[in-house]
Amino acid sequence: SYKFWGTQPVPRFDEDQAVPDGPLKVQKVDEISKESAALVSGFEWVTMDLTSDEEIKEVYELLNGHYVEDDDSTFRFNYSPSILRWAMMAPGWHKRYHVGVRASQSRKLVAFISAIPVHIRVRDKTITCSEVNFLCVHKKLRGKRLAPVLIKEVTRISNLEGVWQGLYTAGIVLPRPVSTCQYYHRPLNWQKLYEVGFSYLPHGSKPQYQVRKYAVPESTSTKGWRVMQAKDVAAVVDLQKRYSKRYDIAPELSEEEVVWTYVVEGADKKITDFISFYCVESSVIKNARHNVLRVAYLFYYATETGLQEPEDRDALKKRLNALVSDALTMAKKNNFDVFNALTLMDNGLFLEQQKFARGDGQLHYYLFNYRTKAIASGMEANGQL
Ligand code: YNC
Ligand code: MG
Repeated sequence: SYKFWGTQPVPRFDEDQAVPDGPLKVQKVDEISKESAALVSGFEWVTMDLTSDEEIKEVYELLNGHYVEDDDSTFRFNYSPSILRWAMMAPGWHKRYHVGVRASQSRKLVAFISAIPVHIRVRDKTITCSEVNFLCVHKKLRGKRLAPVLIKEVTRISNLEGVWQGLYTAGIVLPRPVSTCQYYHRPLNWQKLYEVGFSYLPHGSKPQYQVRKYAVPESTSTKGWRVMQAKDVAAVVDLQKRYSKRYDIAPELSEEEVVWTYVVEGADKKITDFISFYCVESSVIKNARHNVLRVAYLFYYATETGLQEPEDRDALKKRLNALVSDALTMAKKNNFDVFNALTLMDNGLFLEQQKFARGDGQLHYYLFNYRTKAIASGMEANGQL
C-alpha cells in the first residue's frame, strides 16, 4: 500500500540495490512552490518561535500529551523544553523549520514537525540533509492524512533553501530503511523499573538479586577521567572525526555541536577518549508511585585505542567497556533510572558485558531522496545479531 510514501523519492522495497549512490529525483529551486499547500478549513499553518517561553511550552504540551508511546502505552516521551530547544535549535537551526498547525478559532496547536540542517557522510560522500524530528498530530486528528501534508511542507521549506535530502528515524517500517537498530537498556535503578513495569523479575530470581546484579561501581576507574571543559572541544571534535571513519554513515560534527561529555586526559595532557550521553525523561502513564523515568541515552564516543594500526580488537573492546562502565557510574550518580543504547557504532563490543538487555523497540533509519546500499548495524557487523 503506502499511498503516500509510494509517491515520494525514497527507495522501494523491491528495487535493485546495486546502483551508484545518489539522489532519486533532481529538481531546481525555481520549480518549488513558494506557497504552503492549503490545509483543510478550520486549520492554519504557523511558524513556532521556540525562543519564546510561551511557544516552546505549547510545543512541549503537544508532545507531552501526544508524542511517541511504547507498544502497550505504559510510557510516553516527555522531552523537556530545554532538551527540545537543544534538539531543534542546534547549530544552523532556523525558525522556518519549526512548522505548526493551529485550529483557526481556538488557536490551539494541534500538529507539529521540525527539521535542522545536518551534514552526513554516507560512505565516501557528504550530503546536506534536513534531519526531521518531532512529527506529531493531536490524538483527535489521527488517521486524517495530516502527516503527509506536514512532511510535504517541511520538504518544500527545505527545498526552497536548496536542501534536497532528508534524514529521519521511525519505529515503524516505511520504504525503505537504510539501517535498522535494536534498543538496549541497562537498568540503573532496578527496583523502580520493576515497580513501573519496565523490568521483569526473571523466573526463580528475587528482587535483591536483581538489585545486586545491576549495581555499578561507586566511582569511576579510568585514569585521567573528568568532565569535558570548553578548552577540550577542539580535541574532542578532532578525535570524533578520526574515530567516525570506522562507520559507513556518520555526522560531520562542528565544534558548536559538542554536548555534556566526559573526557580522558592522558599523561601528556592529550585527550585520548571521550564519551557522552543526554537525558530524555519518559512519563509513566498509569502508576500510583512513579510519574517519570529518568532515561540516559548514549550519544557519541571515541578513543585513540580504536585508531591503532594494526587494529587490536581486544584492546578496543577492553577500553570501550571501561569507558561505558564509568559512564554508567556517572549516570547513576546523576540519578538516572536506566541507560539506553542502540546497536550502532561499536556498541556490540560492550552491550552484553555491561549488562544491557535487548528491548523490544526497533529504530529504523531513513534517507529521503538518496539511494545507497543498506548499512549493517554495529551488531551485525560484529556478528552478534
Ligand atoms: C512516521 N513516523 O505510513 P502511507 S518519528 C513517516 N514517519 O503513509 P495520517 C509516517 N511517515 O503509509 P496519523 C509516520 N507515521 O499511506 C505515519 N506515517 O504511505 C505515514 N504519532 O498519515 C503513514 N511521531 O496523518 C501513512 O497518520 C501516513 O494521523 C498516514 O499521523 C502520523 O518524528 C503521526 O510517532 C506519526 O503523532 C504524526 O500518528 C501520528 O497517524 C502521531 O493519516 C505519535 O503517514 C508520535 C509519533 C513520529 C516520530 C519522526 C520522524 C518523522 C519523519 C517524517 C518523514 C520526513 C521525510 C524527510 C522530509 C525532508 C526532506 C527534505 C529535503
Ligand atoms: Mg491525520
